[in-house]
Amino acid sequence: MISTIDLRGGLPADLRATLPRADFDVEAALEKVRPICEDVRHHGVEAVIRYTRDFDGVELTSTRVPAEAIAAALEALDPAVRDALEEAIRRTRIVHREQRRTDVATQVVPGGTVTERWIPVDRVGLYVPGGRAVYPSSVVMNVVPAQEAGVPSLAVTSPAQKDFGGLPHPTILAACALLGVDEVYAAGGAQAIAMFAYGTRECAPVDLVTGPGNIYVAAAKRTLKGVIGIDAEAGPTEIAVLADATADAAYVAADLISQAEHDTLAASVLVTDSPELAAAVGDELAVQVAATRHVERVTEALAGRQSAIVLVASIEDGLRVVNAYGAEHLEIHTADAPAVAARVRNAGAVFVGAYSPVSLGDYLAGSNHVLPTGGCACHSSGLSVQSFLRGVHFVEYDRAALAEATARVVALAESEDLPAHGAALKARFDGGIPA
Ligand code: HSO
Ligand code: ZN
Repeated sequence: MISTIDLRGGLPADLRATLPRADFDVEAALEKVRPICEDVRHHGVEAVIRYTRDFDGVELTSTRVPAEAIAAALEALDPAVRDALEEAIRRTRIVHREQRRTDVATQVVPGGTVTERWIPVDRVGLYVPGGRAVYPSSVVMNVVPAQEAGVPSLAVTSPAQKDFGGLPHPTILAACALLGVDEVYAAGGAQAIAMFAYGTRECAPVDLVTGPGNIYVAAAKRTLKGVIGIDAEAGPTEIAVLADATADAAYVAADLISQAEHDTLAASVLVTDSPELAAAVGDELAVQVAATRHVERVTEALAGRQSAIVLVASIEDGLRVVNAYGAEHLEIHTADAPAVAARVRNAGAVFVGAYSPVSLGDYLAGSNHVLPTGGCACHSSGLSVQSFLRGVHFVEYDRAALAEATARVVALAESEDLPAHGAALKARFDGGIPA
C-alpha cells in the first residue's frame, strides 16, 4: 500500500527532489479567487452572502453570528468534549504565555538607546475551516496565541453550515464561547478572507489573518497579502517518523495513520535504517488501516506519491533526509531520542520519543498545531505568540550622542550620494542645512 524509497546505497545530491511531496497548486486557484476578492471589496457583505448561497447552499440575512447562538452551542456541548477543550486551552495558554517575548532595551553608546518593543497587532481575523474538517482544536490554537500576545480585537470566521441552520459548526461556536470570543462570522472560503481584508458593513477590516483552510483560502491569502498580513498558506498535513530498530512498529503505524486521516493528500513518511522495522510497520499498517474509521481516505493518503517508507543506511543519513524534507511534524523513535532530536534543523514541530505522538500535539501537549507544511519548515515557524506581535525599534539619542555619530553618518550618506541625510544631522549643530 505504501511505497518504498531505498536510499541505503547513499543519498542523492538532490535529496529534496527525491523525497515525496503532495501537489498543492495554489497558483491554479488564483484565477478563481481574484474576482471573488474584488467582488467582496466592492459589494461587501452582499457579495459574501451571495457566495455563501452559491457555494455553501445557505441563505444568510447576516454574516454575524448572534451571541445567543454562541451561548447555546456551549450549553449543548458534550461535557467530555468541554472538559477536554478547557484543559487544551489551559495547557496551550500556559505554554504560549511564557513564550511571549519581552522588550529589550540596549544602550548603544552613552545617551543612545535602541529598544525593541513587542506590540500586538490591533485586529486579527482567524479562519476556522468547516465542512469535513471541523476542528475546534484549531480555534484554540489560533485564539490563544493572539490573546496571549495581547491583541485587542479578534474575530473568528467559519463557513456557514447547511445542517446547522446556516451557522458555523456548533463545536466551533462552543470553543469560541470557552475562549471568550464573541465576534464570530458565518463565512468561509475566499470570500471570508476578503471580508476580513476589506471589511464589510458587518465586519471591520483586520490587519492580520491566520488559520488553515482549503486551497481557495490559501489562494485568497496569497492574493490579499499586503492588504493584510497572513500566517502561512497551510497545505495538506504531513508526518515524518525517524525510527530505528528499537521503535515499536505498532506505535509508528498508528501515528502514520493518524495524520493520513486528515486528507487524501496527507503525507505519512517513515525514515528508518532498519529494514525489519520497515517490514513490521508495513504489516501493522495493513492490520490497523483495515480497522480505522476513515479507511478509504487513509488508504488513498498512504498509497499517494506523497507518502513512503524511506530506507537509509544509518540514523545519520536519516537525519539528513528529515532535515532535507522539513516535515510539518517529525517524530523521533530511536535509541536516545533526545540526542537525535537535538540534531533536527528543519521541522514544524518535533515529537521526541515513543510517548510524544503528533496526536498529543494536535490537541493537548500545549504546543501549537498550526505548523508550516510543504517544506516551509525550512524557513518558517508555526503559529505562536510571536505571529501576532511586531518588534518595533524605538530609537532615542540625546544631543551629545547624536553629535558623536554625525561625522560617520555624513561619511556614509556621502558614500551613497544622499547628502541630505547627513545634512539632517548637521542642521542640529551648524544652525543650517548646507547646500
Ligand atoms: N494535525 C493537524 C491539526 C489537527 N489535528 C487538528 C487534529 N485536529 C495539522 O497540524
Ligand atoms: Zn491532526
